[in-house]
Amino acid sequence: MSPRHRNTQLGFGATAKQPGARPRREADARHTVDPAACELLEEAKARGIATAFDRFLAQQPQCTFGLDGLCCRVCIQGPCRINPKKAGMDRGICGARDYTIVARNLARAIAGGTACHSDHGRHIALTLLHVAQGEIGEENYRITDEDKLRRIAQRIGLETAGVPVAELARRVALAALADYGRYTDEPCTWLDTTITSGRQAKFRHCGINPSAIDRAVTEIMNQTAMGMDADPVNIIFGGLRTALADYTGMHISTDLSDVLFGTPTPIVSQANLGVIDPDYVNIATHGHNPTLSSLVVDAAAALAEEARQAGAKGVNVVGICCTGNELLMRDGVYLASNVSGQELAIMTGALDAMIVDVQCIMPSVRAVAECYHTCVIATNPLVKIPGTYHVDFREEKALETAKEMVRLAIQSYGRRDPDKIRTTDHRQDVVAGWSLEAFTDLLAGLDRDRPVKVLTDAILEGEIRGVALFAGCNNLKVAQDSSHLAILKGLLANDVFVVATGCSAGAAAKAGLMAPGSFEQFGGEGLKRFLGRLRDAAGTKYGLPAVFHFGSCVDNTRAADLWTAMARELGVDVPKVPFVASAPEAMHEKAVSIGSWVVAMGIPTHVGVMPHIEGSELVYGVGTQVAHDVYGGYFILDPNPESAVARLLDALEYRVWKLRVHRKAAERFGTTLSTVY
Ligand code: NFS
Ligand code: SF4
Repeated sequence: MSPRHRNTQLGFGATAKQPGARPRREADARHTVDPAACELLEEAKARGIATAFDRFLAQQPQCTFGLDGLCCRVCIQGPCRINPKKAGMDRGICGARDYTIVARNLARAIAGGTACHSDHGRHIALTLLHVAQGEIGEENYRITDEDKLRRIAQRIGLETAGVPVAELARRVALAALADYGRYTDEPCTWLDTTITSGRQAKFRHCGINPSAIDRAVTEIMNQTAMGMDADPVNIIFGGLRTALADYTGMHISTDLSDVLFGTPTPIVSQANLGVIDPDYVNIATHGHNPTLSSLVVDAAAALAEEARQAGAKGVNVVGICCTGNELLMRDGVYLASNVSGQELAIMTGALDAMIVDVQCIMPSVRAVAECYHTCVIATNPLVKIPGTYHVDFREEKALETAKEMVRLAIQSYGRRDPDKIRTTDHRQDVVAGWSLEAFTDLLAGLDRDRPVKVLTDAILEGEIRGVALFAGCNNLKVAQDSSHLAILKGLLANDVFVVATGCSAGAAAKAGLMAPGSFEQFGGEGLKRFLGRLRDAAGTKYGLPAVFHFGSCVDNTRAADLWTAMARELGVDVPKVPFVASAPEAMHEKAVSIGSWVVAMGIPTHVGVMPHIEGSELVYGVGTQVAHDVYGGYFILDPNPESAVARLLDALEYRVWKLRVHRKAAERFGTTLSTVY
């Protein structure tokens, strides 16, 4: 462990920046620890096809001004690359100091992530609105989970009794859309109605309640422009307001996707590139938004006969990234890979089409596809990739368009080059579909009235040590999946109950950590006892996994709902709940915005790749230390998986210890629970 990342006993408080220390990892020559990806990278080498793994190496060494967050390009007098330690170079042309530049860059990354998630949520809300108003035919979309719709309506304070379902859906959709454009100062509904009263008070007190998502993004772009805010703390507060807007948009996405496509329930499927089966017409759906991909699944089923006529056994839809997670958890669609494996799926030579919607789509998929028969189809007006097909996807003729794309895949199947087929056998069984509702049902097997108490009791009694959320991407600074898996296995062996989303869930799934019954293999004694009790009580048809798949990245809000439920059950605010988060291989701006709201919600949050904030001791200190005092959450920035495990366990232990002490004191003196964290 480098001195920079020394830990205090409390699990927080990284030491101040040591000049000259650079704990970043060297480029990991292993590239990936995924056995399927290894095989396909060999294939790439043999064929002379460049992948992101090669281009990452070609980029080395990366610019240290950029890595430190000290390069400012906010105005076109710049770029100003500053060095806080060098006289004359210690500020930008306008006089902006290290802390201003680093904080601005960070806040703008949060704005980028928020824009992605919230636009996704807006899209879903508009789809629901159009369904409710009868503008989209039943064959395309319908309200699948009326119960959830009613629960959401009640939560946000709408009258539900006697209101017909379509009208209720219309009102819920309009309430969601109001969170985008409210012009008064009340907080966003989806934020305010899903958090603890303690968090409500905290956000009000700090003045970081967003009143509207679009406004938060606009404001932070204004606040961080040339000649605007120079106070790093004020900029960070603005960044957190934006991050809470991100949370709002994500929660809207999750809630309304459940209404339209169904709330996930446990489902068994498979993961890794071996799910691409050369006997079938293979279509990968890649991106994030389930509105498109769920229709591709329907269209594939409808056109199976056409595929058979073309000589295939049928149509096999597989998923990549979060669209893959959405389809896996609702329809049991195979998950082919996470973000770093997208090019490799094409290199199997048996992928007939890749249909992409939004986000995390590397433009290079087109270049790789050029060496193969794969037809890449872009579908969103905001995502056009030169040289690919562009199909204009509209909700009102969604099924028709999806069929058109499946037919393109069937035609493409006929153009396969048998010499280039290089599929792999690596695939793992997965049990996915753990919405919070499904997980609560599982807990209810042991306590029907207070299911969440089953979890909190197991922690207080020491059977398990707490809960960890694994989230975030692959980042090629780390061998693909290596950090996810090392930290996951470390926590499981130490009896931490683990849920995962996004590409972290993909890593766990591909490595067999979500296989039915896998908790017996990876869990410590306490975790095995806990999950064994749950399995026996629920009498589930499937075995329980070691890591629970909580969905796509927007579904991190399902995990947030879990810690909120635990806080309510324990009678405390979130900063006292034994819950930690980790993004071992964070990459996207979306990961920056998620990490920021997770910290503001009160959760210790590990990030395994250094964010671009090392250029300012002040900003670094705010994220790793001051944040704890204000919000109870803080960043643990540590690229070393072993020390990350130790620090996450420390953080859990500290919370459990404090919870026990405060409970004992309250019992002894007959007082209410201390609110100190
Ligand atoms: Ni999340 Fe999901 Fe993956 Fe990262 Fe990209 S797919 S939205 S951003 S890379 S986890
Ligand atoms: Fe340079 Fe200031 Fe312009 Fe940034 S805003 S590029 S520091 S002059």
